[in-house]
Amino acid sequence: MAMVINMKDERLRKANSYVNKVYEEVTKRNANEVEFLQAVKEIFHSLTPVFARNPQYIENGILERIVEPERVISFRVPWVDDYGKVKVNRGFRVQFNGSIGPYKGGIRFHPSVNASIIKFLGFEQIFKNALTGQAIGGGKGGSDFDPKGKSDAEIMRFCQSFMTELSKYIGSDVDVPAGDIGVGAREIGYMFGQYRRLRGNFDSGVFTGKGVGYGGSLGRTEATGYGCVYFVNEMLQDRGLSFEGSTVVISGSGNVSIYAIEKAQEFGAKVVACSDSGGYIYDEKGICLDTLKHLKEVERNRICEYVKEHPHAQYREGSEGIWSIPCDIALPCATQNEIDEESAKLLVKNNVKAVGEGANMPSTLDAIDVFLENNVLFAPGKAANAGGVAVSALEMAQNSSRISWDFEQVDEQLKQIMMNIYRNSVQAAEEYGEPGNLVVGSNIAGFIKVADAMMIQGII
Ligand code: NDP
Ligand code: 2IT
Repeated sequence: MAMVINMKDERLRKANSYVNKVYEEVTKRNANEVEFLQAVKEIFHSLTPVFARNPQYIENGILERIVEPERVISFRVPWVDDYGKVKVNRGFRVQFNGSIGPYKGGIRFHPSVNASIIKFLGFEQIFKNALTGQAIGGGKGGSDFDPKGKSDAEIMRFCQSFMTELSKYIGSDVDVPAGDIGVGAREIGYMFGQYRRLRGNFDSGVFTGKGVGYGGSLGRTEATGYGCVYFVNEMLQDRGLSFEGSTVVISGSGNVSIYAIEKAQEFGAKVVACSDSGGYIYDEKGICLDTLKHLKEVERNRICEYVKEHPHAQYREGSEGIWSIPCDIALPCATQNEIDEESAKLLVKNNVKAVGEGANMPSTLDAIDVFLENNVLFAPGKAANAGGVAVSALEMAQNSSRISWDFEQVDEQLKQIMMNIYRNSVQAAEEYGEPGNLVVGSNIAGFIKVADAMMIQGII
């Protein structure tokens, strides 16, 4: 018996030193890529027991290979503004891991975009996409272009220039982009149009999130927000809790946020707050979704305008203040690192029961520790927000078969997928000795699928 325990200890020690050694190399090689290193650290932390049980992954150099993107493309995006002035932005596409399917992941337009942010998003996407159970690899792209305040014509010219370069690297079996922050139906339309024009064919599966009139899937617009609520609902039900009658705070007021609010309200929750980068709204009667949709989807206006129609509501400047509002459930759906340790402590102090990440990496590593230490139910982004990319893969399936499914068919599959991700993550956490820890569970479940495919395909 003592022998067995010693062997197990020895394997754990070796696994631990392997993970530490590779992490050290990654930090040296990518010293200034703060967000990328944060995402790597979170995943690496979870994987020691996997390497202890599967030493063949160590021999195969899986970790060294998986942290190095298969390809990083960086390019110039020149365009001309409405005043005739020449502007230059930087474009990116990182094709991180294609071992289980074509690279798949969104495009983000935001002034903060740089190589580190695209790499963190691409790295997360590998495991998220594997968790969906569909055949999609991990990729991500974007630009430091700021869509705020730009005219429609400027947006179009920028998208066309961006796609003129990106078109060389994508294809329905190669790499399939979609939307993310700052990229919605309008931008996807312009990019798809330019791709079609350059190629001279209608390759509908080259982009997802398309309008339903030209190859898009019903339910893709709603998928990330709905999926996040479905996932959190599973997690709550396991503990005898539910959305019904609960008070919910949802940050952001973009695509993910709006449809998370819609589904949470449908499940009987009162959503009392949402935000944009300028500040947040507190509406004790519950956010009026019609007003919010009109403001954000039609007028493309700021959230502060909400109080004009609902004078009883309050607008407060500074988006991070939203976490000071007492709630049962918090769904961060805006951006990375929007919940720091201090905000996490505030949520815990106010008795939050569950946190579900609609955004990518919205909680810092310290914030996650605060949630886990205080037994807050915690749904990590790569599991909870996988509904968007999952329905993107359903869009690809419809494009390949030239058949469109109705909304209910897509929504039903989305529910199933989110339930499977939840069950698989719970099971992996249990199997590897961290019951209830969905961070560990989802990292391990996603990782094993990709690692096994990498093993079989040889050292590439
Ligand atoms: P949108 O552009 O539609 O909305 C983003 C929202 O977040 C806006 O309200 C925006 O406010 C706010 N926001 C953006 N950056 C910041 C910032 N630095 N500080 C404070 N607020 C900010 O994007 P999505 O809703 O599509 O994406 C939201 C999150 O969800 C992102 O993390 C994205 O990666 C993730 N995600 C998206 C998926 C999708 O299908 N779209 C799928 C899975 C994850 P403002 O308008 O003022 O900038
Ligand atoms: O972060 C994400 O998963 C997305 N932005 C959606 C990606 C996709 O390909 O639908």
